[in-house]
Amino acid sequence: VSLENRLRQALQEDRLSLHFQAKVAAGDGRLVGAEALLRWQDGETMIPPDQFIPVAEECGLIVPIGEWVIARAVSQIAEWRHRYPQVPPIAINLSPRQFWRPSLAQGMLDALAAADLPTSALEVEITESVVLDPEGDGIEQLNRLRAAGIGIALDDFGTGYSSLSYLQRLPISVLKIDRSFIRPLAADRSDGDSEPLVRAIIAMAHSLSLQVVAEGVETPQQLQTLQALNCDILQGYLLSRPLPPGQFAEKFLVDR
Ligand code: G
Ligand code: G
Ligand code: MN
Ligand code: NA
Repeated sequence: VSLENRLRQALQEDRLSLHFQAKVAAGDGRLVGAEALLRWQDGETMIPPDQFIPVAEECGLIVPIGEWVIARAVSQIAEWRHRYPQVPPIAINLSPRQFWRPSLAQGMLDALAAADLPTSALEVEITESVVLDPEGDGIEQLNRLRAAGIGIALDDFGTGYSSLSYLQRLPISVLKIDRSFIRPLAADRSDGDSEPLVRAIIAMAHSLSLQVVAEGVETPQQLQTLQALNCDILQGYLLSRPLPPGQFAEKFLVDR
């Protein structure tokens, strides 16, 4: 059976789940957000998203899967907000192909309204490939979301085809520095120190009034360097791995 068919079946049988990875303030370590990340439990094995997301994007299954992610995230946020006094914005990842559906943005706003949630409860993470996709009206729909109050983060910044012009063309509020720039930070590495680049990216983002998230923070040395460079928000295994909802709440959310 192909991966595609197994994935279709997993979606039908509700075997996908969301894990949540904390984003913390670089200054004082408080929780300022979380990223929802898809997980597929296939019997005994957990199939990682970098194996099935590309397949789902290729065959179009990412559209119903993306709808499921939106619904699951919204109901999880509603449940948490009912129980905990302070729940930060929760981010979901959106693939370019999801923007082929002109109702993506309105569907998200409707889902939030139906759950009685403010738009500030949700964020989205996109890559610059949304701009490059000729099939979708990505920028228009992102403008809609942004105007409605949904935060938009540009993911994996510095890799792929990301160009500085997208920082102006996309209605983003947050820039996430790709972890390939964080890994060489504060380490003796033959492939060179990325500190000058990270410093410049942070300064540029701040001059555009964007918040900066460092992805893939794994060591205390990286954390210290990022603090010294005025990075706003940290995400990575040093702070927390992505966790199932129950564990995330236990670790990061405080009961009423
Ligand atoms: O969670 P990490 O576990 O391995 O995720 C790998 C990749 O899969 C990342 O690039 C991430 O953006 C992507 N990804 C994870 N969850 C989702 C999702 O719900 N939707 C989309 N479109 N991509 C996701
Ligand atoms: O492309 P995106 O940024 O959405 O991908 C997030 C991916 O990064 C997920 O697969 C998540 O599991 C992974 N990730 C999160 N923190 C770390 C980290 O500290 N180190 C590494 N290597 N991967 C991480
Ligand atoms: Mn992401
Ligand atoms: Na990323």
